Amino acid sequence: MSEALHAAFGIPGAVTIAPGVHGLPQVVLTHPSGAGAAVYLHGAHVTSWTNAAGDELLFVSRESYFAAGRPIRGGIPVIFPQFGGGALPQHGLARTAAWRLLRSGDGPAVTLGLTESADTLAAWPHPFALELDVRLGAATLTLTYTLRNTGAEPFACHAVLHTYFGVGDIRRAALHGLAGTAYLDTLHDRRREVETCPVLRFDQEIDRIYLNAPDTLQLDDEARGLRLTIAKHNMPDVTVWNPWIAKAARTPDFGDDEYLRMLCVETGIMHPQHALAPGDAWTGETVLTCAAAGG
Ligand code: TA6
Repeated sequence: MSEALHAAFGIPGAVTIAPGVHGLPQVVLTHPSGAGAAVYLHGAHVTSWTNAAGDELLFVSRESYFAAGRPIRGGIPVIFPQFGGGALPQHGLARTAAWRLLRSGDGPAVTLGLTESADTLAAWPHPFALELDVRLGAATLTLTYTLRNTGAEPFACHAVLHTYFGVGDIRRAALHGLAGTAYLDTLHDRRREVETCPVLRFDQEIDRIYLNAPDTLQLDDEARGLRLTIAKHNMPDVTVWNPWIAKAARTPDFGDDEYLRMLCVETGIMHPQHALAPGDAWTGETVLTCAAAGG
């Protein structure tokens, strides 16, 4: 499959389609600066983003599954139509579905698409069309997530980019920008609180859904001397998650020590759901930027 896809969508020096882990087809983006990214058709799952210096900026567990029907642990899971638990499988249907390659371009960039299937309709009775556009710059990764109601009935849904950032040491990471923002504390029955810390640091499990959060956040990876900026557009909410020791240990596709090297800072529509009338569309965008700390 990869060969045919490469023939149709490959761009020399910019876009390559090749077998990835367990032979799953992946799209590899290469920027003239030396920056890189990789996205699997499985779940339209971005699994790698490297800066020009070769630092891997995303986290993927060494225990991750790469298999049909199973979500990849790490990278940027695409969440739709359900965030978290509920009537559907945890985090919905999109992250375990086989997406299609729609377009590729200089930039480099690639667009993947997903529409309803007999399986999705059996679980969630609404036609839909998703697109994820992944665009790589010298110091940026831009994710544009579009959702359209292609059915004759209205529906309501969540839509989230569940980004796992890699950090050198979570105990030397700092997240700026959430002070004063209301959040739901998932660890305490989604009790509503307000963030009082100007800078979040991490020494225990955290799982918070920040509502209508500021559009720009900064994650300092002090251990590696890197500064990541997270800029979101039309994506109101942010979840911050680290499983810490106990939850990491009881998660089969998560190494016991891996909580030390990751932090989820997720962007999208998490609470409440977004209503879409027939024919309506929603587009949200998250731009990730990496600079040297103090740069
Ligand atoms: O990141 C928020 C969250 O909902 C956490 O509660 C945790 O469950 C995490 O997602 C991972 O979920 P997953 O289904 O991928 O194990």
